[in-house]
Amino acid sequence: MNPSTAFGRVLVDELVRGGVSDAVLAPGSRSAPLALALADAERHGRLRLHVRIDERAAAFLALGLAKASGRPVPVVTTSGTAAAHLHAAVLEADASGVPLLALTCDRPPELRGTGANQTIEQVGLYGRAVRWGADVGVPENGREAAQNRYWRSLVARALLTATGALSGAPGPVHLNLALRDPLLPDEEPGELDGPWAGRSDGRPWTVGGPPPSPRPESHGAPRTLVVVGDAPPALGRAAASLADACHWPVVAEPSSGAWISDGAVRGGALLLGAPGWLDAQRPDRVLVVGRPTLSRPVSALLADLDVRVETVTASPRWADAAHNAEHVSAVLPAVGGPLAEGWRAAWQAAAGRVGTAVDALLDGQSGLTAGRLARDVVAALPPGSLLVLGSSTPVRDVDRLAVPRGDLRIMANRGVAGIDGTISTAVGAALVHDGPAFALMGDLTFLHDLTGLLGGDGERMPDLTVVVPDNDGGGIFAQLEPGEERHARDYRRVFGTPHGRDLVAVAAALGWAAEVVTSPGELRTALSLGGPRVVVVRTDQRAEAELAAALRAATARVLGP
Ligand SMILES: Cc1ncc(C[n+]2csc(CCOP(=O)(O)OP(=O)(O)O)c2C)c(N)n1
Ligand SMILES: [Mg+2]
Repeated sequence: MNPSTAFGRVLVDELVRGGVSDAVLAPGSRSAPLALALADAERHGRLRLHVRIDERAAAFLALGLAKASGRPVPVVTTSGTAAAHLHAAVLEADASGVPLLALTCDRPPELRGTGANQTIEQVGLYGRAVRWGADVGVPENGREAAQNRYWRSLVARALLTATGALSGAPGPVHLNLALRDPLLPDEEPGELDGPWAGRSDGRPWTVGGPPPSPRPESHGAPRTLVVVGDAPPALGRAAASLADACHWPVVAEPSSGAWISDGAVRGGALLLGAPGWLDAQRPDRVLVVGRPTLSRPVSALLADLDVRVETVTASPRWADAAHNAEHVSAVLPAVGGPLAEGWRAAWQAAAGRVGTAVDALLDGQSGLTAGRLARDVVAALPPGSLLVLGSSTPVRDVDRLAVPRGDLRIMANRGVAGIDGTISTAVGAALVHDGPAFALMGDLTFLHDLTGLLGGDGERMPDLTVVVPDNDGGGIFAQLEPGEERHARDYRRVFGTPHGRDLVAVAAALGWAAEVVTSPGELRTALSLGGPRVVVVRTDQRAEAELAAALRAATARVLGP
């Protein structure tokens, strides 16, 4: 199947699975893959197709069908002014909360803005009148399975958004569908199987709404793992209570609010990164709360098609970057169902073994490394402290190395994970926090927001201690692909980005008490002095990359057969 044909067929198949019973089409050539897929679906009795010459009439017909049935109804157009004719019906669907799906076919990006025939700016055409709009990537050869997940997840999301399953506010959705020649099929349509298969039993890719209560299963309880990413604090805490009531293990990012759980395991990302162990302890179900953003092993688990992934986010957010969620919801499931006895204990025992190995590695290094710093800062803070974590390695080191504590307030700007504005965020949070405040951020993150150290004339600066592991640049890249030997020639210049500045002098020039510490003992003392203060620890990018590799090896060793 050529890519455009596959795209049209998968889209229509998933629309039907998601509850679409009527579709409206206005003719054109760019929309040929969808038009033919719709005609085929009609031939097989899977939906009713309505064809209208005028897109405006087509759109209002779809509006009427959707309004009277309560079901989402797609209207498909070709590119150009055809798409503009849907606007009036989209406005009406917005104001009256009707699940109308505007599917506008488009030229691929290389033809836009070039004078190509029948081409207008279609992305964002309906402005704020739609609940959600996406400019869908062009179908390509060679990425069949990944595109299948993307397209099916996309359609499921469009339907759930249009029907207000997460938000409670139904309304129109716009998918702009770029298509490249050839637009017509090379062969008769066959089954959508192999890389093009949908979920088994004709189910939709993703179902939405309140989660089903867990029900007893004949083979025992599903082994459920709770993964809590960055989340509003109340949601993270509620996830922790649910996990504790159900005896589920918890892999919680530091800023999740779920470190209070009894089941919060230390070094969850390390455990999930140990393939042999995970094969034996693979969960049947992962309940994902909030947005996990920190580790590749967690992302890999969420992309595993053999694991049932259910997400819970703050409405109306969508959090399924792996295009794998089977259920999405804005509320947590109710407590219930049988307990998978021994399941949480197995995770805790493994985490205990990994923790011992981690401590041996960290304590075996002389001086204060970045990894040790992350672990020790978390351990040293007085109860009730605020801790703000900068993006890049510091937040990841805390995630994989620190012992979770439920008595700290931990914050991180994980929304978009920038290294910008972190000092200012910490100062703002510290000003309203009742108790001592600390921040841990890399040297580039620190330099990025130096003016955040300056207060207004006569203003009090808060009790904030900013701890900076200074590895003279962006050390995270040494732990990722750019750090590989084959990129060594340009590493320092374009990734490592050394600045060579003395951060103590820089902080002092801006009026902050500042010092370098070199030992765990000096660190403890510095943390007890109170702020405003900057504490600098000199670290080394290469050593950090080597430690990260050593941690993975040690984890595999202690969890191995
Ligand atoms: C505003 C912004 N610009 C660029 C990036 C890309 N980026 C991610 S990590 C990083 C390096 C950060 O260096 P540092 O704060 O010293 O932490 P380290 O990697 O050394 O732990 C950069 C530039 C980003 N996340 N945000
Ligand atoms: Mg750095």
